[in-house]
Amino acid sequence: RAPSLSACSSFDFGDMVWFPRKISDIDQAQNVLMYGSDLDADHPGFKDPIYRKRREQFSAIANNFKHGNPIPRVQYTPEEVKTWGTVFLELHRLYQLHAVPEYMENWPELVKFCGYREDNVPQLQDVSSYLKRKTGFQLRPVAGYLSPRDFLSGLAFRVFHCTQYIRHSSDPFYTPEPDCCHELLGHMPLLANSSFAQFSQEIGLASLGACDADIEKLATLYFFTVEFGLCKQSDNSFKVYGAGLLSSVAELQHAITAQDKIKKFDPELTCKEECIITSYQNAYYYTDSFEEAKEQMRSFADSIQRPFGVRYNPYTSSVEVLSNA
Ligand code: NLE
Ligand code: FE2
Repeated sequence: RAPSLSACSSFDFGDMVWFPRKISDIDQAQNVLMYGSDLDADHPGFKDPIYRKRREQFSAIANNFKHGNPIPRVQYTPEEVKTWGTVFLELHRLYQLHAVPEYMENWPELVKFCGYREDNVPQLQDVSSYLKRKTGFQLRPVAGYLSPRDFLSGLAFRVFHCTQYIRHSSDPFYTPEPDCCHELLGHMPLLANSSFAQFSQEIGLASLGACDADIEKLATLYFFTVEFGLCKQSDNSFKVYGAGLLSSVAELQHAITAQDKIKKFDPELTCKEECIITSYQNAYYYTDSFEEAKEQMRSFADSIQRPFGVRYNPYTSSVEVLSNA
């Protein structure tokens, strides 16, 4: 499927943009924007032919995947496991001080059921089975950055798109693109939290059939909360819940020491901030609580105008479209 386009003007029920109506339709919402099997020139793996060859194997898994398939298990090489171990150990030390309590809550189960260990890269299928039981989320392998519209639409069905390859060994503490360290260490612990799971699905449902400008705003808000958000604690210190920070030793250390860059989250203003993909953010946003981020995001999502409503039917994993006309 070609990427869907939708302008905010001339918006009526008749020219509604395509979006997945049932969970298996997500097979058709797979537009990978960059990297994918062809790496960008400034990527640390760009000049490494062995890394590039390896990435093709991961792209093939993602591109062949259909909803309902088990996610193929990957045998990570000793070099890949070493990179994982380096990231894992250093981050785990930082989490004790800097991760929000909601993040730490599920860590023991991830160790017990999913093999979270320094010497083992957890398998997506194991994490997917765990999450399914815990919050109803399931994982789907993806070859690289997915278009924001497709990524958000997956969330509507409690499907989280996950990369499976690992970052290049030359720079374990920062990578511009998502990789399995980012997904497994950054996102998974919070997707096991039921209220965070609910929050994620709500953003997804708000995005279905939204016009392009609204998708961009929702994606930016997603970016500055789920990827880079912080929470102010009762002692006035900041703790982190954003996955992009919780998976990068370098940017995590940068964010918690650059206090002047931490601003109060306000959807109307934050949705205009630039999302930086290849280096540290210019600004980070905090709320006083995790719940507050949800409330603000919810009311922003409610303000998005669509000529129809959507209702998720969990019995059939499908979306019902309710015409307002
Ligand atoms: N910069 C992050 C990291 O190094 O883990 C990945 C961000 C993906 C959005
Ligand atoms: Fe992410």
